[in-house]
Amino acid sequence: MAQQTRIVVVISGSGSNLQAIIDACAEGLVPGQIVGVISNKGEAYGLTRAANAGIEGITLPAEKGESRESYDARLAAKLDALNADLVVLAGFMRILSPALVQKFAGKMLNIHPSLLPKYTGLNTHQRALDAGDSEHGCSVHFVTEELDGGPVILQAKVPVFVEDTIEALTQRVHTQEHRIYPLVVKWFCEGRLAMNDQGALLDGQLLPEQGYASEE
Ligand code: NHR
Ligand code: GAR
Repeated sequence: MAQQTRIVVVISGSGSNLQAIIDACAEGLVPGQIVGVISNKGEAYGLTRAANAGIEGITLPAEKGESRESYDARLAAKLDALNADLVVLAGFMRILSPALVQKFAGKMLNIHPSLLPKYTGLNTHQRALDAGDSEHGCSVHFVTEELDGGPVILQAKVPVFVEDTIEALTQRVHTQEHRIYPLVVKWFCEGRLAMNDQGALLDGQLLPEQGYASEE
């Protein structure tokens, strides 16, 4: 059997995307294993999910007044110690410095809760509602120095209803996140995904600028 991809998931919170990837690995859908979960927040529920799945959990809080570079060097050391082949950001709430992003270029993924390039940054669901958008969604992309600006691999769209609430819309997007993130991780572990200076490639083919649109 081919070597299993060593996946490290980096979180700050509830870890529902982590759970979706844990489940996909457990079902044998992904030729990879999650070898560690790193959280910058000690109280993150995702650490409990890791423990429940028998996965090593590491709490790595930033120290008071610590520089981004210093924190990221400590994070890189943990990723190296775990021998990570793939770094999966799943609700990680810290911006990463260029040095760390470059070190894992083409091996670091993020899921962002918007149809990129729309709504980079935070509070995306509220911004989509406030703008009166009729559709919203989520995007999986390679992480580059440009915040939420790396090449998009896969997106899923959801409708926005006229009387939508932020809770309902957030939940609708989450459901799609839990479908598309494990799928992209699977592609990566199968050796089908790459990034070059043109963008993201699946099976050697350049993906469209906004990634592939996932169909139900
Ligand atoms: N780092 C780089 N270099 N590039 C990306 O594309 C990144 C990244 C780090 C995280 C996730 C991202 C998201 O999907 C992500 C993508 C945090 C912030 C943020 O403003 C923005 C985007 C994302 C994650 N963080 C604040 C900071 O100063 C802290 C906010 C807080 O703690 O509440 O780090 O949305
Ligand atoms: C997800 O919706 C993810 O798209 C978003 O945070 C949530 C984490 O949920 N990511 C960001 O906003 C990154 N800034 P989870 O912890 O349950 O997977």
